Amino acid sequence: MNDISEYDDKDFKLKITLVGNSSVGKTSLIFQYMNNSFNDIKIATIGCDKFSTSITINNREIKLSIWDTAGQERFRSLSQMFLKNTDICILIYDITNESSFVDIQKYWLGLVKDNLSNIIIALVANKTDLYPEEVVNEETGRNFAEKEGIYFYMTCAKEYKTISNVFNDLVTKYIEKYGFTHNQNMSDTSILEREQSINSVSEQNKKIKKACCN
Ligand SMILES: Nc1nc2c(ncn2[C@@H]2O[C@H](COP(=O)(O)OP(=O)(O)OP(=O)(O)O)[C@@H](O)[C@H]2O)c(=O)[nH]1
Ligand SMILES: [Mg+2]
Repeated sequence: MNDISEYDDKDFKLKITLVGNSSVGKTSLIFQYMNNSFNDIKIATIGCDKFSTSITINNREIKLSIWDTAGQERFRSLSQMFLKNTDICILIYDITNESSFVDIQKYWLGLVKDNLSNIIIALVANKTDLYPEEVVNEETGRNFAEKEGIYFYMTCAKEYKTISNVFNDLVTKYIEKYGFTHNQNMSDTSILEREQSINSVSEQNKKIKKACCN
């Protein structure tokens, strides 16, 4: 791993994108991480929402840009665009909803692996508080993740510790693996492109929201 003294003092940013079927808990998970509380959100995400926070690893502040994508099928054609320049991708399913796990295998993981390289990928089994209604057991999820060479976590969006552990652990793993560099894009041009991609999504999002609200 790189020595801290080697780093310049430019901001180091990581883009974390959450994907998975509708209602698996992507927004709830991010809400818990950002606010340390659970909000029984009943509103499906439209397009994509972006949240910013920061985390300190090895005495260095890392800015996180967390992208909360919509899981509804009508937004699937946009997912590829939202994934662009992702450094850490979190694939989420709901342990009480089998199709949400089947779609990780059939759709989400392939979409991520086909479009991105040099990233950290994790599979998250959410809603562990609903254990009595579980239809996808821990072993099934864990075995699949192991077979695919991706990290595996069990979470409950009502419990901050389970959520913060995922973010802290994945950012740490990213730094351990790649240091404070973006493998794909460390040139100034690429940083500019990253910013432009964020802005264009915000614009796109406004348009989508407008279209949906009319
Ligand atoms: N019991 C329980 N409910 C949860 C948990 N996580 C999310 N939920 C509930 O599941 C429902 C869907 O959660 P969302 O966070 O909106 O799901 P989403 O993945 O963002 O859905 P889309 O925006 O449509 O893609 C909401 O009613 C949440 O309150 C959890 O860990 N346990
Ligand atoms: Mg959502």
